[in-house]
Amino acid sequence: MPARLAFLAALSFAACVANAANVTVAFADPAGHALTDAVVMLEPIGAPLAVKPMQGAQIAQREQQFDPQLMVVTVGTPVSFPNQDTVKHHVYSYSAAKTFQIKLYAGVPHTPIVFDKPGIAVLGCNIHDGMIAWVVVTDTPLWARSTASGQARVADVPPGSYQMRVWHSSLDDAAPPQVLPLTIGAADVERRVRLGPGGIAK
Ligand SMILES: [Cu+2]
Repeated sequence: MPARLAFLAALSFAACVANAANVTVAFADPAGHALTDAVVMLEPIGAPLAVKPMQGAQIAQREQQFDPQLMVVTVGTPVSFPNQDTVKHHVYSYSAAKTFQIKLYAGVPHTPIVFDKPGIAVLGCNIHDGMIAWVVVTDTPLWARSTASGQARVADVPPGSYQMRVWHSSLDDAAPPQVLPLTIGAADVERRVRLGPGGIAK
């Protein structure tokens, strides 16, 4: 490519990135309290973005709990389930996003579980009823998870029309992410979303 064209291409790429907006979602429960560990996923309508599987994802079992209890992974990510307790666990999910079980085991199971469909997998243990974890499987790289302040921020979102999917574990069991429309222009965007057992609160 001639130098001048290369310069123009670089310039238009820079302009493109500069036009991208930051999207901040302030999550709250129906009473208005900040909601930690809510997840927002932005899917461009009609123009799916490629995602890469993540490496090294694992959910341990420690002191008869899953650790972490919430994990967000991209589609195709293998997750291993090392048991760090001295008791055996029997990890399972009956969710449509991923149905599997790792029968009664100690130590590290040989084969990780590949989360190959978008959606929410609710995990339990056949032996210990109190154990619960959630795997959110996203098919877009544009996602974020809310911090203790309730805020989740997705940086550098290109302009366009999106479906904004929002989810929190306080939604009814096995509820899919709730969907809201979102249009991105050049300016940063802020949204407030109240989530509870019944879905999105008005
Ligand atoms: Cu268990």
